[in-house]
Amino acid sequence: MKRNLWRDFINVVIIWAILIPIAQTFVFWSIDHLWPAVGSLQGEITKDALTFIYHVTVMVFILVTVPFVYAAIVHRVPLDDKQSAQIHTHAFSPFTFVWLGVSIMINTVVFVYPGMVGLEQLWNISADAKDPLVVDVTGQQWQWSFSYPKQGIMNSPVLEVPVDQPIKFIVKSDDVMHSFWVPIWGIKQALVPGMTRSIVITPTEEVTTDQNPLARVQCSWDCGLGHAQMRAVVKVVSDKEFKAWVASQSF
Ligand SMILES: [Cu+2]
Repeated sequence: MKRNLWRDFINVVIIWAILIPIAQTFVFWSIDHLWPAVGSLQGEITKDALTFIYHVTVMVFILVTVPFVYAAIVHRVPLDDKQSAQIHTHAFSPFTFVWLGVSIMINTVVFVYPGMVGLEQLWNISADAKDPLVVDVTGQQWQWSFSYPKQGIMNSPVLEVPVDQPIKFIVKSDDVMHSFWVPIWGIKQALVPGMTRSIVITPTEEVTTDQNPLARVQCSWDCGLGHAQMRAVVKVVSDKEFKAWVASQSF
């Protein structure tokens, strides 16, 4: 019995060695061709994290499914076998320990990177942002409004911001939970009723909702009937255009 299991184990390792590089090639291809563009500094960090987790997840998927499928095919009970299948309760210890070791290693690695490393990168950008542009974001069922206290702009339905500058969004909800999300920026912040929370985002690409629908504010917390329509137009413009817009807004 033991000898058979070793043979099976070697077969499984061979199938892993064939499938994992093929799958990882697909992962690289799909990140290059299928993933949306990222338009913020913070989004680059979340994209790096997702890229890493994507690679690990696909690898784990293959590590888990290959032994299952292999066992189901190679050790299936013939249809005409009137005896019930034997139940093997022997632990195959080398395999078990390798499995446990790999699991612990993957979890530890992901906890450190991208977990702790990514969070620290995000916090450092926020901490380094001296004197950011402040935008007050208010969400209510089911619309957004944006105020720029320093610029004297109140309740704009459009979110217009300058490119390549850190922007501090101070988010508040007037009713239930919402979530401030501009998909192209790759990061979001939940609005909790009764709490004032903030997020620093540095857009890196001049883009408008007309040019790319991912450049829009979209509520991403299921907040009731109008949730899907809870959107707002976004315009990321040059510093010059932003100043002209501010001048046109404040009379
Ligand atoms: Cu919502």
